[in-house]
Amino acid sequence: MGDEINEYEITQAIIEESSRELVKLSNVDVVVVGAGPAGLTSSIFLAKSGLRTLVLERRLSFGGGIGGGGMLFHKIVLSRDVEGILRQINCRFSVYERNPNLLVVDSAYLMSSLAYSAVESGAKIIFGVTVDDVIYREDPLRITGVVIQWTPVIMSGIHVDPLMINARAVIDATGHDAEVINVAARKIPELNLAPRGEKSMYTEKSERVVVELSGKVVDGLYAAGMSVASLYNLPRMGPIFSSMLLSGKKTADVVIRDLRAPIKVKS
Ligand code: 48H
Repeated sequence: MGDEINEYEITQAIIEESSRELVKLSNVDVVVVGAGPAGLTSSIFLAKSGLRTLVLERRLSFGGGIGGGGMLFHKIVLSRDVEGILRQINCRFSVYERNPNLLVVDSAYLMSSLAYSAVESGAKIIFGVTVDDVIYREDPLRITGVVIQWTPVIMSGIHVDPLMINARAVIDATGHDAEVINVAARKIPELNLAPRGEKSMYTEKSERVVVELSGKVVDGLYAAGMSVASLYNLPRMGPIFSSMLLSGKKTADVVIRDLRAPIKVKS
C-alpha cells in the first residue's frame, strides 16, 4: 500500500536530504564555531543580513553555557544594554527590582529564543560536529575555512580523516577555550597570534572590554564571546550574559562590513 512507511525510506530520506544540504554547506559565507550565546547571536544577525551562515556545534544541543547559568540556577542575568536584542528575539524578561539595570530571564527561554531566531533567520545549525583545525592560504595569509570531524569520532580516539568547509569568514565562538584561535596560533606561527587565556573576575570591566575587542583577529578569522577574553587576557565577568550577546552582534556587524567591502585588486 502507498501509505506504508518502509524503514529503508526513512534511511533514504535522512541521507538524501542531509547530503543534498551538506553539499551546499561545504562552501558558505560564514562558519560560526559554537552555538553558545555569542555564536547564536552572531548567526542571527549574519543570516538576517543575507549571508549564508553555518553554525557548527560539538554537542547535541545549543545554548553553550546558558543552561548552566550561575551555579546551575535557572535564571540568567543580563544588563539593560541588551533589552533591544531580547525584544528582537522575543525573549521575555523582567527587570530586577533591586537594580533596574539588571534584567532577568529563564535560561530555557533565552536559549530557545536565541536558537529559534537563528534558524528562523536562515542560519543552519549542525550538532555533533567538532572543528579541530582551520584551512589557510598564503599571499595574503588568511583563514579560508575549517576542518571538521564528528564529535563521537574524536571522543573514540580512532583516527579518521576529516572533512573541510570553506568560508569567507570563520568566527571563533567556542567560549573559554578559544579553540579555533588556539589551533590556528599553534599550527600557523606566521599569524603571530599569542592567545594568553582569560584573567580573574572583574565583571564591569570585562563586560565592556570583551565587546570593545570583539571582531577581527586576522584575515578570515573573527572572535566573539569568551574567546575574546581568552585571546586578549581580559578579565572574566561571571554569570552575566549581556556581553556575550553584544559581542556576538558586534562581531556579526564587523563580518558583514568586511564581506561587503569591495575586493582589493593588486595594481
Ligand atoms: C564545535 C565547539 C568547539 C569546537 C566549543 O561556552 P559558550 O557558552 O561560549 P560563549 O562565548 O558564547 O559564552 C560564554 C558563556 O557561556 C560563559 O561561559 C560565561 C559568560 N562565562 C563567564 C565566566 O566568568 O565564567 O559556548 C561555546 C559553544 C559550546 O556549546 C561548545 O560545545 C561549542 O561552543 N564548542 N563546537 N567545535 N571546537 N569548542
